Amino acid sequence: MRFLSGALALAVGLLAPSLVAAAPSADRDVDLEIRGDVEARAPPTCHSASNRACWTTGFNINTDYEVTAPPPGATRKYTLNITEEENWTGPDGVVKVKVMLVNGPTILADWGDWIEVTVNNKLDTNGTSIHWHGLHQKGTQLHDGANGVTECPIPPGHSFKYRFRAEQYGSSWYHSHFSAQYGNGVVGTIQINGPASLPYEVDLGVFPISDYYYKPADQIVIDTRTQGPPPADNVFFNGTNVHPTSGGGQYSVTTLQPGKRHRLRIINTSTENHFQLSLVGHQMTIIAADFVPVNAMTVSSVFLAVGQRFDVTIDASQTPGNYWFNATFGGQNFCGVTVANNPTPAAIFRYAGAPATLPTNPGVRPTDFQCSDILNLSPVVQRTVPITAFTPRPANTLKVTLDGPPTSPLFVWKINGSAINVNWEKPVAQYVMESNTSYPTSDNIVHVNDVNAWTYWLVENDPDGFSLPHPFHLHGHDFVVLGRSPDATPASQTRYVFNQATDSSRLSGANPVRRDVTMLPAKGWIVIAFKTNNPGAWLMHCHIAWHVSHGLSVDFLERVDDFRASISTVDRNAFNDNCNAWRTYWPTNPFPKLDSGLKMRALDDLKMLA
Ligand SMILES: *[C@@H]1O[C@H](CO)[C@@H](O)[C@H](O)[C@H]1NC(C)=O
Ligand SMILES: *[C@@H]1O[C@H](CO)[C@@H](O)[C@H](O)[C@H]1NC(C)=O
Ligand SMILES: *[C@@H]1O[C@H](CO)[C@@H](O)[C@H](O)[C@H]1NC(C)=O
Ligand SMILES: *[C@@H]1O[C@H](CO)[C@@H](O)[C@H](O)[C@H]1NC(C)=O
Ligand SMILES: *[C@@H]1O[C@H](CO)[C@@H](O)[C@H](O)[C@H]1NC(C)=O
Ligand SMILES: *[C@@H]1O[C@H](CO)[C@@H](O)[C@H](O)[C@H]1NC(C)=O
Ligand SMILES: *[C@@H]1O[C@H](CO)[C@@H](O)[C@H](O)[C@H]1NC(C)=O
Ligand SMILES: *[C@@H]1O[C@H](CO)[C@@H](O)[C@H](O)[C@H]1NC(C)=O
Ligand SMILES: [Cu+2]
Repeated sequence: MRFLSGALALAVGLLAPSLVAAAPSADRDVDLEIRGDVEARAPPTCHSASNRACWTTGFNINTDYEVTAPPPGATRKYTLNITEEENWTGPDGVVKVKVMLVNGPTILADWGDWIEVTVNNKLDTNGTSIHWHGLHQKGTQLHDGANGVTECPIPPGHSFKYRFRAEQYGSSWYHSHFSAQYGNGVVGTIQINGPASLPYEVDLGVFPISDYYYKPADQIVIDTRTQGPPPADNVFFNGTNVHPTSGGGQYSVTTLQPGKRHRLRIINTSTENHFQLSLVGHQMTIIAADFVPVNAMTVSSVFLAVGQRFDVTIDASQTPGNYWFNATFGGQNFCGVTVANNPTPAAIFRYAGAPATLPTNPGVRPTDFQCSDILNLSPVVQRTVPITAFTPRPANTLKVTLDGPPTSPLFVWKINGSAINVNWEKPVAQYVMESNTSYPTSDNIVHVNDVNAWTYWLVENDPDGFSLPHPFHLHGHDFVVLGRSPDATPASQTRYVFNQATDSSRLSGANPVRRDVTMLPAKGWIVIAFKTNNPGAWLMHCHIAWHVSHGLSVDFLERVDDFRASISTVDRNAFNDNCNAWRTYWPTNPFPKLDSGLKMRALDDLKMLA
């Protein structure tokens, strides 16, 4: 009940994790001795600028990381303090009424390490839970940070220790999963070092890109119940940008070493907006999509949906100087919105030694803006998926629909006819541990019981109502994207309904792209599959903050008996302690009207998340 679902609202942090990166170092509370600098550890035996494919004896780019990982080195320990501030001056000089921040260090680890993060909730009234986006959490399901599913929210004044292993490697981010809280700034980045599919000389590290709103996310969640999303106020690259009219703030500047090849870890931490990214005068070579290394593919621009990551290499082979790194929007293409006052958000890439001036070449706007991600990437560690095993049936079809005016007073996103509304006081994991199968309908549970088998899902956008593209994110797995409806601009609202006879030819099981976020086209479909090798309760939701806030999620309950059996006593006790604290706290929450007032009652009737 209540806006529990808000929890789901996972809204992707509006505030760029970069804000976090921009925090003064004195604010960071990191166990330096253990964290160290990744480079400070004993270097792996064979990993070098000219041979990035090798990692250490027996482990390289071809190793199946879903099966094995190098033995853990030091446990990487971090403390995240989550705080709330009023009248906070942002990087572009604009004062925000309300922000929620994390003293956000980038979480650094080497492939195979254990990561231990103590989260201290120092917020005034909100609970919190932190999700480690893309990490599979094998055997550590209760550390996934999805409140209402794998834990109760951490109440104010309390702490929770997350502990999980870096069985995958690459670039990612963490964010609050409590309502749209990440939109208030509770986001940070993750870098797990491991092998790569292309040699490079310089690792530039993480490069978060995010839309940025001056209004509190909690207010936008309320606004978007009855109206479309507002334009973003700015776009931040690595935590900063200029304010286009006031002149406040500073461009993000990334330094390139002339003649060298660089690795850049692009991470989309937006709440709403998708962009096409390009670096004037340069190409980019994709070497990883989300946590999945791919064979190098060179492109002139990349499309990045909310929550997605692309690791790219950039050769600094042009005339030394300054170059714009542009984020191009779909404009009125229903692919994200627009940026108020800042139609051409950009960062600067500057060759070392070049003068500190603005770039002069405006470049050419990418023309291939489709609002869909690249499908023809080829993962290094291959999977072959038998597509003949897929037949669309009601039990594997997830239909996305939108209720709204005039038939419904509020916007509500549903999957298979139901909007998710998780219960913060009684998460799904509690039902599992108590062997209680009376799950509430509003938990939107989809049972998956086959063992180590490919399960196939047809996700369909409503072909008849108004339809938007949605970046679908799955917890606990990478999915393979077997195919999708033909490309069309979202604005065209071209209608595609999956037809097995004619559309089977659009599916391919021969090492398809594999990742944890993909775009569902407007009025179209995708067919995805994942292997049931990770018992747990895994959300699959739209990563647009406002959409998951308003219901757009299911919860795959995978192999419930194996899930129950694999929960350790330590994890069970930590779960119970935190839930007891939350259940004591919640009735004292100072926002009672939100859950007992008429409006909220109406929301409950609509099974809407707040
Ligand atoms: C985080 O909170 C802990 C516990 O309250 C405190 O000891 C520590 O100094 C804080 N760290 C930062 C960076 O504020
Ligand atoms: C924030 O600014 C508002 C309006 O100027 C003011 O009423 C309020 O007291 C300020 N809050 C804090 C914590 O300074
Ligand atoms: C979270 O805190 C914000 C800011 O104080 C508030 O607007 C919102 O109602 C709170 N949400 C809950 C569920 O307490
Ligand atoms: C991002 O900003 C941080 C802090 O300002 C800086 O150290 C880092 O080099 C920047 N990263 C990139 C890729 O520009
Ligand atoms: C991030 O994702 C959002 C939502 O999918 C999207 O609108 C935005 O363009 C993406 N940003 C980038 C830099 O790709
Ligand atoms: C890139 O951004 C700069 C600065 O806003 C702008 O002048 C230029 O036209 C943009 N170029 C493209 C291709 O969008
Ligand atoms: C969708 O709902 C129908 C009707 O209740 C049910 O038969 C089907 O199994 C559901 N699909 C999923 C994927 O849960
Ligand atoms: C099972 O869960 C339902 C719904 O929360 C609850 O009413 C019921 O008491 C639970 N059963 C047991 C045996 O705990
Ligand atoms: Cu969506």
